[in-house]
Amino acid sequence: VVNAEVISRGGFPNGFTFGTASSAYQFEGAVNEGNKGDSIWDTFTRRPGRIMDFSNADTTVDQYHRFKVTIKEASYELRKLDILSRKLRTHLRCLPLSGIKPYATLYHWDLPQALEDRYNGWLSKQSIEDFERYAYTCFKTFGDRVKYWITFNEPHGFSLQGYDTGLQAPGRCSIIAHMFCRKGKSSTEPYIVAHNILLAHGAAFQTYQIHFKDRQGGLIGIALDAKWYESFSHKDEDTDAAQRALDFSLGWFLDPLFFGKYPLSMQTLIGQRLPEITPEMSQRLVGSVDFIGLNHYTTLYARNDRIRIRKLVLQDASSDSAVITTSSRGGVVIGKKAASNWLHIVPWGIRKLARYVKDIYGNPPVIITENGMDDPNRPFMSLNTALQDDKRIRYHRDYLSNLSAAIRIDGCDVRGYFIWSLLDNWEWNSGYTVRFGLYYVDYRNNLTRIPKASVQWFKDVLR
Ligand code: GBH
Repeated sequence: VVNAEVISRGGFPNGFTFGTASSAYQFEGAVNEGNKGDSIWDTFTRRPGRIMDFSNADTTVDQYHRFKVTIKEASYELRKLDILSRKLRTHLRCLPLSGIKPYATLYHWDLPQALEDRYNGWLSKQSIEDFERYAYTCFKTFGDRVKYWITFNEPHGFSLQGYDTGLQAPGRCSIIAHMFCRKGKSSTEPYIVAHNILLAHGAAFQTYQIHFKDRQGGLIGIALDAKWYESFSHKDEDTDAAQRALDFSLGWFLDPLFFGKYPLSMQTLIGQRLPEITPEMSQRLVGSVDFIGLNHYTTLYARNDRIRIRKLVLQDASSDSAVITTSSRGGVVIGKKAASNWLHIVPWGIRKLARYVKDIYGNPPVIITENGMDDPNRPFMSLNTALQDDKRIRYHRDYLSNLSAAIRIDGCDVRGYFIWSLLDNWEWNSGYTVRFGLYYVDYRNNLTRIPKASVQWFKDVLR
């Protein structure tokens, strides 16, 4: 564990990129403007009981109309615009002028509802071809200005939440009897979706190599939600469980991309329900990333689920790994909680994660595409209190010092670090109840952006 009091740019290699991350649906609003059709999140949000504060993203922080001002204000390399949307063309015209280098994500969860209606979206093989064509169009149109492309954001997360737990769009699930779920098959659909996503990623990568790589010289990656899983005990069954937890999250995508097959533990526990990676697919997938994006926020303990490991219960993707995760051990919590229940502050986890990726996958280039924490949005909290976000400063300072150690001491090839997020914004199921931003957004006063203490801190680090 490393805890530097002061962290500076000097703790990172030359050329290391700092930025912030955001996503179109959480930032833009203007859901009915600019010829935009409904996305699956527009549909999902309108269904009752889905969003904690009954809010929607129809306006959110109105970035669709205000992005020019934001770009002017944030004149540092403070940002990653992972926005691929109606206004991207204009966004991108502004960015080079401001010295900002865009990292663009092609898919951050807002699938056109039309494709969901027509062929069940990612459940259909048709989505692979359509994604490839979409990626081709983006490369062709924006590739002169965008040199870093991320195909998918958190496919592990949305495969499970969208098709098993039903917490995210399109909200299909069956085994867990959520009141408002549409009928789905949570023992198979997450695996089919993830399979199609992998193939769509591979297809987009190929298209780039064939048509654009020579001329544009960009790099292609994928952003994976990557918790670190620490074994609950020294018992073999628990260390095995921690490994399975990693297999069923990171390995689910990285093993196919590096080794051409799903992790053995997944094959064994999922059996026939896991789609087959044929030799041709495997050939296409292996090596189809230039860098790995890791969205890393937190760490959990993992222990063996003795009942599920013996397959004594119903099949369901969220529990196929037969792992119980917990945030405390012997009454001691793994790290202080942020506002969200899932987000415990565990700075050493990022170092172990980076080290793991280095050891297992042969030290590929890694970019921390998201890292951050949230404060509660309390209506009666004074503005001054809300702006004094020392907890966020400590969070980033401690995660960055561990990341720096991973690079300098462990030799991990980490090339960038993006804070989630530039502004407070619409946090999916949690609506506006939490605040992830470096900038405070005053939701009751014309969505005014006000820098929190962490903005000055980040500027100082970058200087
Ligand atoms: C990322 O998700 C997303 O890429 C980004 O859009 C999001 O705003 C940000 O991080 C902060 O959440 O885990 O059962 O409590 C991180 C993964 C997925 C964690 C949804 C919280 C809520 C359901 N997040 N999850 S649960």
